Amino acid sequence: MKNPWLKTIVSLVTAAALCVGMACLTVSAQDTVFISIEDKNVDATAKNIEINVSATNLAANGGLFSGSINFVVPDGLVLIEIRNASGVGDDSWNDVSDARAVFTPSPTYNGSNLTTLVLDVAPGAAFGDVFNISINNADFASSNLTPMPLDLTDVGKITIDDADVHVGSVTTSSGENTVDVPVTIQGNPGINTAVLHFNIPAGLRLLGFNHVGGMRLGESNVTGASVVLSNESTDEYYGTHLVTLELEILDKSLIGVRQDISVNTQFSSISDSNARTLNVQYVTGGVTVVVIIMRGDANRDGAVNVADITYLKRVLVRIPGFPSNEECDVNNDGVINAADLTYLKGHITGRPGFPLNN
Ligand SMILES: [Ca+2]
Ligand SMILES: [Ca+2]
Repeated sequence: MKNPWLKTIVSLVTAAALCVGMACLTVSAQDTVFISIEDKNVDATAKNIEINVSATNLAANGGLFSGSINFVVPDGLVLIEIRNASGVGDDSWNDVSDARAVFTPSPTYNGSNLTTLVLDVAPGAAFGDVFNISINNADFASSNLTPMPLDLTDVGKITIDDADVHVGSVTTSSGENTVDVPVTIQGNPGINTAVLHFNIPAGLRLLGFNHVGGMRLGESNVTGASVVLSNESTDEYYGTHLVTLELEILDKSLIGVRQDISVNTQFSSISDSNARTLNVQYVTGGVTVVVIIMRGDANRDGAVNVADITYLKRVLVRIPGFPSNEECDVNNDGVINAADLTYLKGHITGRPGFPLNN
């Protein structure tokens, strides 16, 4: 047997026979590989949507040595990246413009994750739109270059149906008595009516709902924390700001702890101009009161002026009824003494070198 290639082929055939005799699946198995594409629900402004593509039965076919998948990406989606899973090839072989993933692993790959398609929703997508991602060609081979039987019938569906309503997370100073909390919608596919019920915590009291452009304030119940919003002029509202809650801070002792304001989903709904109820996720926000020290505001009236000099003098000579406080440490050195009075005078008279809260 002088031909080395013939010798190799004979060896391979012998090995294959042994392998079959030992119930090895490397040569004999021809299990169909199902390639599946993930489905996702997204909103109309979604960017960087990651769709996973996976496979079954690669191990039973001896592992993936090389291959490719050509995807069909519809006009409503923009393919911006193809990112292969670890072990199935260098991303530089992928071709985004042709929507082709290329797998060049070494050694063979036995997992199920293949690649991730990264997509944007194109402008103009609307609630209810469904975009199908399919496969028009694929070719998988194992290490002996045997083609694998493939099932390419799975279709990935990107459905435009989610919007998020966010109650703002607002931080306010302990010196404030009221606070405005905006309620916004992200990924708005176009809405016509919104009915919103809020859960207001005990430390806050709802004073009212404020009008914002785009949505008209309809029937509201301040005590029950509910409001109906309807579209102002055109068929549907595509903006992001729904309404603002004006709240009184009743309990300022909850320093640093967010008082959660959530939407009562049982009684809330958002619909489009065809009276279809949108799938909406509600995100809880709230109000966090923080202590803000305004150094020099010794009498804590919100302003720094000559009245604070008077107050600080009385603190320094310990006149009853004029307690010291953090604001009296005007130069922020940790002690309250005559140097603070000098510093405060320097600041109020506008001399350079006496900034507050340094
Ligand atoms: Ca003051
Ligand atoms: Ca000081």
